[in-house]
Amino acid sequence: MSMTVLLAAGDATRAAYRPALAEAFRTERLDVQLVTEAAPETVDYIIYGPGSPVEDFRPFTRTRAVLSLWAGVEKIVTNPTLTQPLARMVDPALTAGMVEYVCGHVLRYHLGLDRHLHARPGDWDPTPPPLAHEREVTVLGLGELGAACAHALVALGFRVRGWSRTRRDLPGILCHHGDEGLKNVLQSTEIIVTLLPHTEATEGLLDADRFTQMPPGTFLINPGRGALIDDDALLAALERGIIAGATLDVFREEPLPRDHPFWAHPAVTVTPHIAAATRADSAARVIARNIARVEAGKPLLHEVDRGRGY
Ligand code: NDP
Ligand code: OXD
Repeated sequence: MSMTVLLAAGDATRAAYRPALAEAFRTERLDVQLVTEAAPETVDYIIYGPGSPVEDFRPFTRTRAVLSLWAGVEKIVTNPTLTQPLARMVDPALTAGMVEYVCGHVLRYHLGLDRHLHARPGDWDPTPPPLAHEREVTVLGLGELGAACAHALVALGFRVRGWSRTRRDLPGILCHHGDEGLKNVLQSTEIIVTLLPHTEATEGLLDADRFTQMPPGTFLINPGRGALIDDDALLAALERGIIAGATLDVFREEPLPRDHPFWAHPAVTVTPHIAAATRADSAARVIARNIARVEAGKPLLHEVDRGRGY
């Protein structure tokens, strides 16, 4: 039987996803009317993306699930009108992109590449960088993305610690959790990667107090969410040399305002939320497979827990 799937997203996302979704539904042998507008009571599934015109989910009385095109769901999970099950994006291409971004920036700081990029005639200090097995890297967040990055860093030879909300046991990674665990990982790190979701509990997690717990000269890479960091506290930590360099992909306000001090800071690299873009082809396959599961009576994959906010 035919079902109606509403692609609720802004123009650019709709243009990119329409053909990819049509193909993915065909592959899954799903008979779908893919629409960008519909009477709410006729909609079976909603695909929710950036710029969605849908804000009130109450009239969508027969909608069986809302599927987010983003991995981070902080913009929708707190919507009180959303009572339908919500799935977030977990996609091998997204994970691959994040692993490449994180390993690239960790290696940049580990190898001290900036020193050579900005070398001047006569700058000839032949001291080699340490080897990866002499370097402590911490990954905050050991979910789909954090765990994949931590494993890739272990494969490169780094000593990797991880931190999560609940206890995790990942091969080759020294896993910590809870408040005491956070203190431990911050105290002994050289490079920190933040791959946590933005929730009430993680808002401003890296604040003045937490920066003081880090050793001087720590490098920070944040592809998680801007709100994990107190911007003023980070700027102060940079001034004090606690943070030697920061690569930031996500910000409290995006695009990052032109007059934000991060742009001009010599030790800050700003990347425009590109750490791991959701690619239409692979994301469409993930969505189609998830809908096919529900239609076959199986549980929705990657369902968000509203209570914990991710
Ligand atoms: P997951 O939900 O799979 O993992 C989240 C991890 O964070 C889990 O290990 C979880 O702990 C941990 N966590 C959550 N809350 C807390 C807390 N209060 N204290 C300690 N640990 C906590 O998410 P993903 O790995 O898929 O994605 C992580 C984030 O990456 C997304 O939410 C999004 O913000 C960001 N992102 C950024 C992109 C970019 O391009 N910049 C692209 C995609 C995602 P536990 O294991 O115990 O549940
Ligand atoms: C996401 C992101 O959450 O791109 O998917 O940040």
